[in-house]
Amino acid sequence: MNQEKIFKKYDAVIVGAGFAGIYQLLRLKKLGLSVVILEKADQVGGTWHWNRYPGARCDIPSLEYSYQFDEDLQQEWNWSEKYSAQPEILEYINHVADRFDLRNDIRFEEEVINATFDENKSKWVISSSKEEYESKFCIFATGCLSVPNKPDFPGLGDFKGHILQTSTWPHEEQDFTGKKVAIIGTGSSAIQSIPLIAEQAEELYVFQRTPNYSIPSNNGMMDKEIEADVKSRYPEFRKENYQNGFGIAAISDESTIAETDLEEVQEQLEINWQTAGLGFFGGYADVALDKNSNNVAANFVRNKIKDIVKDNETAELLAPDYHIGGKRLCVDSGYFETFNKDNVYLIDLKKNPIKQISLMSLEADRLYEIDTLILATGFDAMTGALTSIDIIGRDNIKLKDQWESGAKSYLGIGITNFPNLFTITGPGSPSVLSNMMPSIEQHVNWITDCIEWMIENEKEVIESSKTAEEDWMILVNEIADTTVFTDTKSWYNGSNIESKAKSFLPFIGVPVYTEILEEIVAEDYKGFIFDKAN
Ligand code: N01
Repeated sequence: MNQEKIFKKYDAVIVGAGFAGIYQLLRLKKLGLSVVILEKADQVGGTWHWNRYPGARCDIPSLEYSYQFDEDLQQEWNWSEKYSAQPEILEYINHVADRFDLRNDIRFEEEVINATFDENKSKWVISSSKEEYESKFCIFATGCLSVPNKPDFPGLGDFKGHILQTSTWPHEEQDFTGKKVAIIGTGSSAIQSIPLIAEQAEELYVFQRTPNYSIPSNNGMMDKEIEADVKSRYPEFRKENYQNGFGIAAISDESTIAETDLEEVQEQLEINWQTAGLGFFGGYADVALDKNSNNVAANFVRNKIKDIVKDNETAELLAPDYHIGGKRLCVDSGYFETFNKDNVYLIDLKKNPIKQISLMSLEADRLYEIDTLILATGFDAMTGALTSIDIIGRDNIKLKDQWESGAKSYLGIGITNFPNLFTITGPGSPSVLSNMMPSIEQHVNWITDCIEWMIENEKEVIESSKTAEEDWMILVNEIADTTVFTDTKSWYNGSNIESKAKSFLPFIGVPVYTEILEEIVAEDYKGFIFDKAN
């Protein structure tokens, strides 16, 4: 008997219940659409659910790393620290889910496996680990840093000790007391966790392939005066996010190193080092643009590392030799100081790559007997969450194949051949080179307004044109080429994963991007093609 498949039918299916997904759910519900979120985890939170390693914390000031869509919400919520720790951020997103009654529209522990555009019906058919769905719109709120990178180190599978990965850290507290611990990787996750692990471990071996620039967070309890000031002018404060190149109000500065007296520059860099965190990079407008100016700021940090770290050889190894900001800048609490501890060792993987991992050991320059191995090896960034799902568009085209030689998207929102599919903070948008919270809200607002416009104007299908998409990616790269971001190997350009296409994906410049988004709306969604449903 020819049995019809039973689908759960919605106007929109959203994938992912992080900050992006739950705000998108709220907006589309308010528009009167039937909506559901499919979420792999057993709770909301996205990246803040998975990344629970010791020291996990946001390096954007709490007052800026929060939703702005509801004035009461932003007035009521009080952050306890200048930079919020992961548990508090998770508490906040849970609070938002409850306050806006969103949980009933989220299906937890349902991983999306496949999403196929049915051209006959102009509908998406989405298969999760549990159900099949049919939906007009499919919105990916899957995050930029959500698929862990687990390199295939020789013998990794043979290791019989305890293996941890920062991006999938267990819920239970991990006690490293008396343990010999190895950590591979020295990006943000390692830089945040190493000082805390070193406090407990008997020995901590840090395996570094590339050193990173890191600025002290000087975190502390929330300054009540600053909080009161910001709360008294929150809408105006939030607007500043969109006026800053990186979407962070706290780091606006127009002056340049090139045009400032060098002594004055050194004094200002010292102030920025002590107070600005990530703002150290944006503290002078030309650090991202001018190689010489960048070198002044980079040298300042290199010298700081050499001042802090007592052992000269270790200090040399920890001092990066590429442009500051070329890899995502880190913000730490006592990272470099940790290398002055007697139980902490730095091993240079560039000189001595990992040869073999065995039952209870790791071999590089020598054999290290270890109990615990921590992978802080990052993510298949920006595209991994999309290419790891079987997304099939028009003419049976797989997104994974379409992006084989590099991801392309129009505005980081729409993809040619994938009608009625939207990505929130997708490749080609400021996303990871901006404050994610205002960028997420910007995209959710834009997508919701677009869907509302389609309803009002009786448009059924939207798809970005191939020309618009190609021109957009040319612009993304032209802008990137005027900066210092493109000549460093980083996850911004796929270089952290050997098999991945190398292309620079974030759009640099929040104000320009914001202007373009507005222009496109004013011109009836220029660059998108609208069609009737079949
Ligand atoms: O990952 P990473 P992360 N052999 O990719 C090394 C955000 N975040 O999880 O540089 C040996 O930065 C790799 O070496 P290399 C933030 O945007 C935010 O730390 O490729 N080593 C690198 O050292 C951040 O940038 C916060 O040579 C290998 C490390 O592993 C992003 O997430 C906190 C290797 C990976 O570093 C990613 O950070 C934490 C191999 N085969 C994270 N493969 C906040 O504060 C990789 N490595 C908000």
